[in-house]
Amino acid sequence: MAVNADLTLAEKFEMDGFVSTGPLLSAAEVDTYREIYDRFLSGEIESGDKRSDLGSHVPRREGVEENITQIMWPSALHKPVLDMPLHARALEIAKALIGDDAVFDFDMLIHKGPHTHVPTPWHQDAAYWIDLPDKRAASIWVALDDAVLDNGCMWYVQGSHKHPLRTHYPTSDGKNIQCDCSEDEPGATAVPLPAGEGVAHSGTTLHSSRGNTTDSVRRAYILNFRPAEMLRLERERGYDVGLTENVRLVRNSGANEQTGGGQQ
Ligand SMILES: O=C(O)CCC(=O)C(=O)O
Repeated sequence: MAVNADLTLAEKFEMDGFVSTGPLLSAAEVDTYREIYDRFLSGEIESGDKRSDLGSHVPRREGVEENITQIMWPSALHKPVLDMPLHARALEIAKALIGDDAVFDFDMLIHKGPHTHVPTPWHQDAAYWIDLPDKRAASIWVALDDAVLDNGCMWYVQGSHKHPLRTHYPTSDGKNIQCDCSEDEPGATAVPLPAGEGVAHSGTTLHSSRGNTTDSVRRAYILNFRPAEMLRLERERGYDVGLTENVRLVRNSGANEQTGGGQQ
């Protein structure tokens, strides 16, 4: 039997539900992305309703705008990023992981400011999406700062993508969603990354990150890919992952055992 080191990225992704991609950006490219990122954070590039707080269920310290800043669709808000290297490189990885029919679905920025201390609620991305027949998805999380345990590197539950979706429910303020899980879950694995490197996870892999307890920022750029036909089907049904209306609900009936039908 092959040892892990001999497996391809795609085999590791299939086996574990996540895989480190290695370097995606040079140091100079990271700097360019950071400049644009900071223009989003300062409001110089306007985000409108695409900006929200993924940690809004926790009271914010004075002076803190968001516990966890989430900006959906940076590429729609600032189109030049589409022609920068990351989208093309991430697409190549996504094709290698889920197949040649992978296309760009959406992107987002998730930022944890210094000493904001709020963990990302455990969830599976597919719980946010309407149920589609083909579940393939690759989300590529790219560190723009060194991501370590204490500033909120990603955590995944190895093998969780092979089980049915967990029941998800709204966070206490109703603005985001979560499921029951913790770092004590068998298979829970932290993935520290140097700036410029990425980690890919599937739509059904349980994930979270700790709060940022350090003096520095933790900026991540996340790009999502799904099969072209599934995107067509989803858009035809009127869903576009927050592009027209940025409201986060449990939409996948498989993640909503109480109603069996998802909330609209
Ligand atoms: O950056 C984080 O803390 C969470 C990222 C996440 O939930 C995602 O990439 O789907």
